[in-house]
Amino acid sequence: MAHSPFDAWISDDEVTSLLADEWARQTTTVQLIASENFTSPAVMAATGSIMTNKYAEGYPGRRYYGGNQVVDEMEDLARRRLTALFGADHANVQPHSGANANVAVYQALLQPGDTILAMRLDQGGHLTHGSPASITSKIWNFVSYGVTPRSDDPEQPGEIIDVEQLRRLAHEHRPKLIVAGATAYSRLIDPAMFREIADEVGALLMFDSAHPAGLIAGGSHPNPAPYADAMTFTTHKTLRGPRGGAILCREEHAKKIDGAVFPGQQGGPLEHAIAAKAVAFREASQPAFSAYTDQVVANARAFARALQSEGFRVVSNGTDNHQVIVDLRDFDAELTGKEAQEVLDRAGITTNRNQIPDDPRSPFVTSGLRLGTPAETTAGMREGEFASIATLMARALRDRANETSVETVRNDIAELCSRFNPYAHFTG
Ligand code: DSN
Repeated sequence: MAHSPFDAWISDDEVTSLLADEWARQTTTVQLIASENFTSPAVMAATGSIMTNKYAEGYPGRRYYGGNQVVDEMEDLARRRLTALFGADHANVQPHSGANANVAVYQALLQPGDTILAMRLDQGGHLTHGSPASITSKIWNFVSYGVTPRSDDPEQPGEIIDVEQLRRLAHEHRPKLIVAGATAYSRLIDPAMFREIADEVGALLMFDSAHPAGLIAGGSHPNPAPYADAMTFTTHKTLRGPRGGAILCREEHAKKIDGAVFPGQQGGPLEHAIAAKAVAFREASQPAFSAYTDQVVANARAFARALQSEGFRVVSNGTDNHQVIVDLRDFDAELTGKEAQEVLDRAGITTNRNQIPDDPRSPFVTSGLRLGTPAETTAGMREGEFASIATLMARALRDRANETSVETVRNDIAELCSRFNPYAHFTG
């Protein structure tokens, strides 16, 4: 069984067997989860490096443990690379996740009970944008904006951020903070427009760029850094780094934000992840990365068009980024997001179900799928391969009652993946 060269160091049969299984799953099935990617071997090696041994509570030059001379240099390197990549004043590379990064900014800039204006979960926002299921909604007072109604007029696509509603809610509720950014939204988000509205009401602006961070670094999405008081993100999505989070902010907020991450919220930073973040930030600064992010967007556009030709309705009638949000109801009114995700899993196509704007079904069932092109673009797929995947998805979902048919799609997908293996150099 193909496996990573690092696994040779693990003399634990149960663990190595599971690692080999996951290696096979990732390289023989198609990965279409918009928030996932294939990291470089260098990022994986740094994640599995000696830095995992070190406790380093605090920040470079101000640690609560000895022996941090090298760790300090590594964390400084990651911070320098990150501020240079986005043109920001200050970086904090310690958040363990995007959710932690968001909560740290709220904690740093607000008092409990303050009002935050953010995008509602079922309109494309994130749990930490004030979902009732998130701790954020118990500490701060959220007001939610959403997207415009569905429109079938290709000249006037609906389901885009409702700027009129955003402005009206901002003036009515005078939030202390406005959050821009989404988790299931396929259009560009204009940071200048958000800054303008924030300035009209004297609000701070946080841009949650977890999804487009890589596109921003590559120049395929406008950069919020010059506009936002703080910019949060995960490092493992379009940015193609290790799992983790980061925050960029203006100098005036740096001390408070650092204090909110540690000691406010987290303990010891994961210095092995920070080493891998440094590797990823350098990779993202190379010209090849811009070519990659442009291809991610071109592939998503081609994928959206191909899905439409197969009878799927694409939310907002297209995409400007790495995501395609599919409303399954026009394809098959009975087909839920949950069932589609399960059928596609059997067909070797990994997706996640997602609510579409104003979804009548629950977040657990949903009427939609969220698809993304970052991972398979890393593997080398282009527009033609994404068009083929759209056809195979439609075939599997149409014939879902016929297991032989689903199996045939799985074989076709395995053949496609054998030509686009991101780790081919490991598996020979
Ligand atoms: N994990 C994020 C995503 O998939 O977009 C949401 O938290």
